[in-house]
Amino acid sequence: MSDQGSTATPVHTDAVVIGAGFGGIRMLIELQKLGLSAVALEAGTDVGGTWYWNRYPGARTDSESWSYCFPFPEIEQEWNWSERYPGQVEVQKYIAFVADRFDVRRNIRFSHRVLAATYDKPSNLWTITTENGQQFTCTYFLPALGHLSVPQEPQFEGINSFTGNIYRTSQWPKEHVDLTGKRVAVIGTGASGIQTIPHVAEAAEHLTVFQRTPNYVMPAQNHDLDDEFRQKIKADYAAVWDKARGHVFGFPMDPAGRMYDDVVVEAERERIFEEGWQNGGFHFVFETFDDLILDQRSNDAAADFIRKKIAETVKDPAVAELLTPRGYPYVSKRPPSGTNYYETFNRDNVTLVDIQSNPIEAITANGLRTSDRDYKFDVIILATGFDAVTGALNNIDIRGEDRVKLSQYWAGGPETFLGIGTPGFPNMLMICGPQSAYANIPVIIEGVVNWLSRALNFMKDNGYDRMQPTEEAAEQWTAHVSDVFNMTLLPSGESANSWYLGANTPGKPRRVLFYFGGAAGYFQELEKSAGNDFAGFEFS
Ligand code: N01
Repeated sequence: MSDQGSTATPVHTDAVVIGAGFGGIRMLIELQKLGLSAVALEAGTDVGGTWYWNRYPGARTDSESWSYCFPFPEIEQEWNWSERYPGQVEVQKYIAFVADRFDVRRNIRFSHRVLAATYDKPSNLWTITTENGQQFTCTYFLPALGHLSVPQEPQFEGINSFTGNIYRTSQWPKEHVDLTGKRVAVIGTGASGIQTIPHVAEAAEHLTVFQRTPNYVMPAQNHDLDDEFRQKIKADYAAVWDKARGHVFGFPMDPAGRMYDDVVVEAERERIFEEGWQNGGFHFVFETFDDLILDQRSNDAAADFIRKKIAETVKDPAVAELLTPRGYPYVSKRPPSGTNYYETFNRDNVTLVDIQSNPIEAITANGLRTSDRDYKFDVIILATGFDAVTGALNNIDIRGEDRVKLSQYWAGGPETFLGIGTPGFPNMLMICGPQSAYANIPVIIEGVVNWLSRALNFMKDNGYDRMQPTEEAAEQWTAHVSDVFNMTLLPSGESANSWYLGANTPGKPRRVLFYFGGAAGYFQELEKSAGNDFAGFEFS
């Protein structure tokens, strides 16, 4: 394979992967096993994807480290996670370790941002064009772009007039950002804002947090891991993955085994919630009551418990009230895990501003202006989220059969089968595209890559070189994804504005962007197709 391709001589491989995060690296390893030639095109200068870009202070996982990884037995035994929820540096190092261990780095072209991908029917080839003018051709076009890789650009008037520094959590500089002695604003209180706020508060002279919607924040209860614990996990890793594959969110947890109505004594319900709270993070969601996202009363009880915790933690009752989420069910927006989040609002150098009642009117040369006053800042941090799930795909000029443009085909929202393929885009096979399962992502990636591996073998064995889902299969899957979503409490209240629906991005069509039937349910759907000669796909 010629490495230094130019526009004159495209580099040809069997497959082109886009992205070198968890999904892209895992796919490259699989292609290597299958004996297919492949190249991965990555916009960054190193592997890591999300964990390359989101290097803001406080960035760490909120999946437990021992299940936020690849199920390769050799790696499981060699790698030692230092913490329950490892930080960004450690996760990126881990992904780099895996890439090097499987020797796939040589197939990655860094600083190659993909601008266009065009399918040519007569040759059955995709041509991929990058920002630096290079071209690549391939039979299999495999986007592994991540769900949250395109920062949402809030349209604040005057944003370019600010004379201080603006940082985005999702594109944090590689160089150390010194906030000492600075007046800092953080806009946004989603998972990114919630992780970074306590760290910024410690460094800055003064931090002002601009909150539009209060969140339900669970305590992460992060801690170091010791050898004894690591050995216990390593001794039976197969059991970790068995549990994770069978769990609704792809975590190695058992279900709570009880519904809200199974417990009638109020004190016992409190004890269960308290235990979940102490266990930390998603244990509060998945080990308290199994109907938390299905039954309003169960959800209300969990939400009330969190509200009570906020009131107990935050000393100023007016600030506590502002931080208290109301009007939308718990979990209907992705619930973040925090460390010292609510405690941070007890600090003398932290102010909370409610921009629901006093919206930001403009960014000014020296700070920002809300409807009731002006603020002066040296630094503004945007933690304002992502053009999620479809954003990265739609940003690329992807043309399928008859030059149909993907973003136009999806003008009303994405339509895929299993989140893997979309009709009219042959051999464009997405590693966790829109409408794939919403769950602990490495577990879902593993299921999808295994499915793709079987599909590529199926094509080889049957003399096919082209696959795409039927329109009927994609329509049915899209309807099913929506039906499953509507069976839960997710569509209620404020959550109608969540990124799950694309509703956080102005002008974006609202459509359910994930399959919410759980990891185990998704794997059953994958098997239903693969086990029946990849039903729902047509081959030629
Ligand atoms: O983004 P978000 P995020 N003016 O969209 C506010 C994953 N993640 O980057 O809620 C003012 O959740 C917006 O307000 P509102 C995780 O899946 C994981 O924090 O729309 N405010 C909200 O408060 C997560 O769900 C991890 O009213 C504006 C915030 O900005 C996903 O990424 C860590 C605004 C955006 O919150 C996204 O999280 C970090 C405007 N114009 C992220 N526009 C871990 O696993 C938006 N906001 C640890």
